[in-house]
Amino acid sequence: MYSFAPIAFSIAALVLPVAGHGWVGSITVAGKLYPGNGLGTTGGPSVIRQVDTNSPVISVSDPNLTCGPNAQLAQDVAAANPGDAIDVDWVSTEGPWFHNVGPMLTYLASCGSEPCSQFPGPQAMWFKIQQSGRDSSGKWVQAQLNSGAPANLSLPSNLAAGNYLLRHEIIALQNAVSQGGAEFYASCSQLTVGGSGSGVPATGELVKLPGAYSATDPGILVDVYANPNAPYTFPGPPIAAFVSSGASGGASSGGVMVPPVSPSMSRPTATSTTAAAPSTPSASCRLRRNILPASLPSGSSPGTVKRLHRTLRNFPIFRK
Ligand SMILES: *[C@@H]1O[C@H](CO)[C@@H](O)[C@H](O)[C@H]1NC(C)=O
Ligand SMILES: CC(=O)N[C@H]1CO[C@H](CO)[C@@H](O)[C@@H]1O
Ligand SMILES: [Cu+2]
Repeated sequence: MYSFAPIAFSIAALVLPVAGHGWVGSITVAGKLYPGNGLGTTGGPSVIRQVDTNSPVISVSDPNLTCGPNAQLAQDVAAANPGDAIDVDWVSTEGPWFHNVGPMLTYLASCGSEPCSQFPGPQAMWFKIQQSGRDSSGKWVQAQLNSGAPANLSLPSNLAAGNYLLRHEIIALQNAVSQGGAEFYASCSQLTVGGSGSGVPATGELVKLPGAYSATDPGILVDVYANPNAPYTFPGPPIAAFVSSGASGGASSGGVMVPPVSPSMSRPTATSTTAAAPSTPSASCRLRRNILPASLPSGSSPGTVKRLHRTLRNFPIFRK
């Protein structure tokens, strides 16, 4: 017999506003930690361009797509070398990053002869150095962040010396089945790369952001729940050709492999029950369907809002 009580509890939990999406709290370059400043604080010098909100950018033409909402020039630059490992630690007000579907992409842009602390984002011409989609088990690599793990990448092993903006981006696709549903989170950090590399992008591999994405790109307007086996088409340009020539160049991973169907990603059957429509004040991170699946995840009665948010987002029914 189906009990209504846990369902009612879950709906009550769902209508609470989602307290936050996320931002980059710190980066690590070749083992050295570079903290960012808290949202809305003035803080000290940093290499991370501070944003002023944890909300996503939702328009592909928003200037905030460049480096995140209202990103400000940072005062410092991080010294790096070709091939260096870089961790990007995305956080939210509740703790770890909690979205779990969609790709992560990394771009670089040359700041020219001046340090990137002097370089305005809108001028940047970006080239892609890394992108990750689903892993071999069919899970989005982004979901690894939910445990508190940072996103990781490496600089191209043959990257030419110079001043570079590093742009790490998460695209959250839980609502991407409708146009304008994808959430874009971008963060820029300022680097000075040494060494004697000679790798540079071809002119045709350089893009503007905003500019390189369209709202109807197959990786942006996409139903990620309908067919978890479908290959994912990353938005933006291909990874710059010089990157993949290096052994540790951080080349694409997980994007085009065909994963097995995992139970957590398969579509619930159509035997759904109807219930009152939850709604939240958030325009972009809300649960849009007003029906619940016939079976909720086991153990769904008590739990934090965060966990419910995370868990229930796995159900197709909670995206439009
Ligand atoms: C950029 O983000 C800020 C909030 O951080 C917002 O006030 C501003 O309107 C956004 N710009 C555009 C063009 O939407
Ligand atoms: C979250 C993330 O990006 N994790 C990756 C870190 O690097 C290892 C090894 O390349 C990958 O397997 C992880 O997916
Ligand atoms: Cu969100």
